[in-house]
Amino acid sequence: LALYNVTGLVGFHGYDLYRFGKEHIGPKPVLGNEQTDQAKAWFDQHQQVLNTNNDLRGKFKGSNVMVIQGEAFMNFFIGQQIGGEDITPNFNKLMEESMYFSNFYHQTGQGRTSDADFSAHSSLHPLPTGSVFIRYPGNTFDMLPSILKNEGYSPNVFHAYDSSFWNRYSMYKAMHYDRFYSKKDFVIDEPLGWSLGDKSMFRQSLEALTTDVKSPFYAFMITLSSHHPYTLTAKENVLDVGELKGTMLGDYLQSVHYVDAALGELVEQMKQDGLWDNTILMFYGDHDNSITDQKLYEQFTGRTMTALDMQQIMNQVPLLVHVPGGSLRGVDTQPAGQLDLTPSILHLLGISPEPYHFMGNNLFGDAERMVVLRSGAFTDGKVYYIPSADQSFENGTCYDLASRTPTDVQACGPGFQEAKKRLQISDEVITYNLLQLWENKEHLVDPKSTKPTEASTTN
Ligand code: GP9
Ligand code: MN
Repeated sequence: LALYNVTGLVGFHGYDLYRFGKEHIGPKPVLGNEQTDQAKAWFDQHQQVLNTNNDLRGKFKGSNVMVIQGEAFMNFFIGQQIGGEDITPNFNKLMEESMYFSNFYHQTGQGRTSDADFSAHSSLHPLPTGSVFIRYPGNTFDMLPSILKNEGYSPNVFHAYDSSFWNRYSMYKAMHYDRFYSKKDFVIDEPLGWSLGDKSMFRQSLEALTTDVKSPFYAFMITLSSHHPYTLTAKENVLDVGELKGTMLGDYLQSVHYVDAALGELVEQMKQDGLWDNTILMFYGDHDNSITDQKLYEQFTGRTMTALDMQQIMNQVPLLVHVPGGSLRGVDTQPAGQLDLTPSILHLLGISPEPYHFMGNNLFGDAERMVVLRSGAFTDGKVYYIPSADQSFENGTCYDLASRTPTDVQACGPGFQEAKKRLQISDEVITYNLLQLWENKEHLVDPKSTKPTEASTTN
């Protein structure tokens, strides 16, 4: 984040491209057999967590799937009011007939929007530096659009911005999307912020979905109107933020209020288009808003913030899941995160996770959940570990979540080891292209392997 702010977008992407050159010239790096086998064993073991048989498994087989990734859409304002007015009236309404995950984390690093996209679709962690989209677009990953395409779905992605940004154009090809609707595919009839307003973006995306795209579809939409620095045109600033007026947090709340209104219009339009009752809809935020001034959050909540409060505010984003018929409802307070999206969607659709390598949780399974952030922070619902700047275990803080106060750091010891292991294995999979290695091996062992070959992309 720091690097990104200093160099600006172009500088940051430019640095990744420079590194791409260095990483992809010369002999390919190889990981030792022992480490490779350890990584493979971890994924095999993790299948037990993912592979649960219960009533929800396959309950929505064949449904369309629409996933919306909300720009800088955080959790702290969900269901809150300012000056007596609801900040997210449409989200609140939708919550009544949906499952809301109130303890859901973004797991992004420097690759920001692209990291959220990567983790949600691959169930792997993003890298400690840079963006996977830019550094390793040609490697093999088990990604949701490819998996669904193999199941007869048409995967499409909608984002009204330049197609080359975050190297999406190349990465989305590798993910086997049928089509990427980027800025040039939209009529800019509602200029707002960086590009097209989300209201129009949703409206035009639905138009494409109902006319161009065959069912069942997978639609991934990335919003943009609530992007930093959050200065929408006056017409859209309809939320009165009182004493926060003129602060960046005030501007931010106005922009997410607009996105909430866009979400409300999308749902209405889906009902009119006959999509509401045959589509699983998920909405989650990509990352925080880069506003780190604790005083502003204290002003907003009227409470003093602890380090744990701030950590959760900056890392929690909402996840909302609406299924056809609205039969899945309530609030899930157990930890969850972006890596959990793909295994959870496959569960609802009744697609086996078995051929794939996922690191996240199955949110509709029965296993206890652990969520690891890219920083090395983690939670299992009982403790929350915040790492220290020097990364040494003892210098980090282990919070007991029942009392929300620091406890003996040793209470976070086993979790710390597991978190470290997961991040390391994920990094190895990405940088050594392990999924391609394993795929090739499987083909050597069993040429009639049921593993779909289309999920692979070679470089
Ligand atoms: C632009 C958008 C912004 O296409 O995804 O990316 P971010 O700056 O949030 O990473
Ligand atoms: Mn973003």
